[in-house]
Amino acid sequence: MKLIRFKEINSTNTYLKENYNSLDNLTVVVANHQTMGKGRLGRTWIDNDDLLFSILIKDGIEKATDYSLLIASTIIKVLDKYNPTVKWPNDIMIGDKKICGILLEAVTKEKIKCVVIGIGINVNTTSFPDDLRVKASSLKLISNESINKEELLTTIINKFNEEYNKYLNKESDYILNISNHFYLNNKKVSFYYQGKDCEGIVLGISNNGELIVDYNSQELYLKSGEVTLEETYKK
Ligand code: BT5
Repeated sequence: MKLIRFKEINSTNTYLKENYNSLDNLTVVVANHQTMGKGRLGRTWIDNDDLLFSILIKDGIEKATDYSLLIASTIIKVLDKYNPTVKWPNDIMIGDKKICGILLEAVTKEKIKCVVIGIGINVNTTSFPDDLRVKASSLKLISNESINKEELLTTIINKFNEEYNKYLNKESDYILNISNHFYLNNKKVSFYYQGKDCEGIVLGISNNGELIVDYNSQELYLKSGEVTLEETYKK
């Protein structure tokens, strides 16, 4: 996997979306700092000595949303010793704190040209702005150890390469792995679905990566592109 490095960039996702045409499948862009780090829905991603990178997928795109689950599964395998869980569809949690966010973007011109998977892992940050302090943490805050970002990046990229090939051969266990480390199990979620505000209890993840929710005793299968979780409560 080819690696492109920047000390500073607006956003590693934006770089790949603008340059995908001339880059190979599985190109990785990594930056020490982003000046316009993006979350979903126009939100901001802040960083401070963290791991910020994006992976370009051009080959084998059948269902773009699979890739956020595939990278989430890869990351929880690599971070196994911290007991991480996946907060469907795109956050990685340790305990009740978010330590990693994933932003999946696609470039579509009649058909999907590429998918860009952006990953922000809070590695060595030790302080967050007030509004994030209660909901975010970093590997350093959790383990009291400084982590070598370079080694972590290499381990994740190599593991993702392996997992991507298994995925293309339909041999990946990513759904099972996520199901076994599923943050939302039994939690009450509110979500906007088919024009309505709804509330339900999470039952798990389906074989296709949908969120299964008990909504008024009816099982709903929610696709990540179609539903936004608004809040998660402890049941
Ligand atoms: C995400 O969005 O969690 C996706 C974040 C993806 C970041 C990577 S970094 C490399 C690549 N290049 C980019 O420009 N982006 C990707 P979302 O679920 O919308 O969460 C965003 C929200 O999380 C913000 O509104 C804040 O409340 C919170 N947040 C911001 N920075 C955070 C951080 N470092 N750690 C934890 N939470 C954060």
